Amino acid sequence: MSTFTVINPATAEPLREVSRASVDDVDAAIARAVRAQRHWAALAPLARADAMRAFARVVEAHVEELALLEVRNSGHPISSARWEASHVAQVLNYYAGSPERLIGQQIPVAGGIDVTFHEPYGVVGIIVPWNFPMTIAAWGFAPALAAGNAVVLKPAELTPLTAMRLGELALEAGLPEGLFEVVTGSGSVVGQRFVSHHDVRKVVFTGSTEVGTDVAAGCARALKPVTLELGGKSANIVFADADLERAAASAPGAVFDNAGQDCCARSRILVQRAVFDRFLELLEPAVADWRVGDPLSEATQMGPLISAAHRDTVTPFVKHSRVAFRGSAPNDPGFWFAPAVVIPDSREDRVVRHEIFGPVVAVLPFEDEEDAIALANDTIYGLAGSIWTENLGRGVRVARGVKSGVLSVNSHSSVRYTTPFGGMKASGLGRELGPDAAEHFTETKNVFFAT
Ligand code: TAP
Repeated sequence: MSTFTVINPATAEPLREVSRASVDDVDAAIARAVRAQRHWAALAPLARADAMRAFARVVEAHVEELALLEVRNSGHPISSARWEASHVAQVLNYYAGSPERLIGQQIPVAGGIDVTFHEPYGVVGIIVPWNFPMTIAAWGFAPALAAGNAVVLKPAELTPLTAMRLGELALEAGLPEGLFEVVTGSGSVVGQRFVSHHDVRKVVFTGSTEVGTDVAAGCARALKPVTLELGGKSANIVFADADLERAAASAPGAVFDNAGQDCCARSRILVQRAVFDRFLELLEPAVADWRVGDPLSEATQMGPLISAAHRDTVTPFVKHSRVAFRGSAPNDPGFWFAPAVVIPDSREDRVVRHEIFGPVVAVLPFEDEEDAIALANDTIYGLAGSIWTENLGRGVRVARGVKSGVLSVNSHSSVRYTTPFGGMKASGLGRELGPDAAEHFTETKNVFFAT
């Protein structure tokens, strides 16, 4: 059997050999999922809910183990990794409430009774990137299972370890064999097979806009629905009337969290011209204080980039830009990169337009409200964004004017499992999380009973 090597990005050392699935292996996993799904969907809603709560309890009992695994595989700081593992359990618990709430309609019609049912798709394929391996997987598999589907999950080759462990924990928790299949291997084999295989009836893809576009085209050819969570170039808009100290103190976390490898990274800071210089003065010490280093240390705020190849794609954005100041990074083996704040020469610079997916932020001035909205929207993406102002009306107007799926005023919060999450424009199609997510994993069936 073919294998690939998983690397610890903080040390550049190999961690483990993992098997690389062939098309036959993927087909076998899908066949097991098909068999398991029939029984799962036939269970009483409360029985499905109980099984999901049992899975959540087992994940909760393994938070520390999962977090340490993520630290080693993804380089996430231990405090973030613990949050991520706990989040998986919370998402499972939240959607454990769904099986009993997938309520259809009774519609008044002539000559009988008309009823709608929320039917599961069957098998759902979930393709996950390397930046948040556990949480993004859970956003797909928890509501999918709740709605009565089986799941085949493909983690990224760079970061398969926590997904593999979650697969084992699902069995330990008593989920039927085959219901939650984790298939490791490349996107071009495993991911593509999810797209083309007739028995995978829905695909959830999170990753780059480029690959997501291909996946969507394949799903269109196979006539199956797809949810896409793609790239971003989100704006952090700071008005002159904002609490500048708070805005500047929080700005590094909004873009350098997970070393900027975050689809919601506020990688463009737009500052009203009247306070541009003052904001930079406040930002500099905040960036200097941003703690980059050993992900196992409780104090660390940022670990390494995911790979040497990825560091090679991030480096030119700093090399070819006017750098205002930088934070620090260890000079050790591992894929370290010091955070950088750059002042672009124009709104057309590559550093302003491209999703860098690293700890690099461009700071640009704007004139007034209208200009701020126009500049924030001057991107193909539309995922997230922040607005800093003490004027409530302005906060509302700008939040309504910016074409992004997830915005926050006087905060950088993007993700709560209780609220919908997803992007506009090239940032995606469909929404995850929130009260309706389980319904998105069902098809409406209409049945008419003649009386
Ligand atoms: P991609 O290269 O697009 O990979 C994402 C996943 O797709 C991986 O599991 C990959 O597998 C697989 N894949 C690759 N080629 C495929 C193909 N032809 N068919 C099917 N699957 C394929 O993205 P990435 O570099 O891992 O992640 C970074 C990107 O994800 C960024 O653009 C980021 O903004 C985006 N992202 C978006 C969100 C949301 S919620 N909007 C969240 C996180 C990340 P292998 O890599 O194993 O081959």
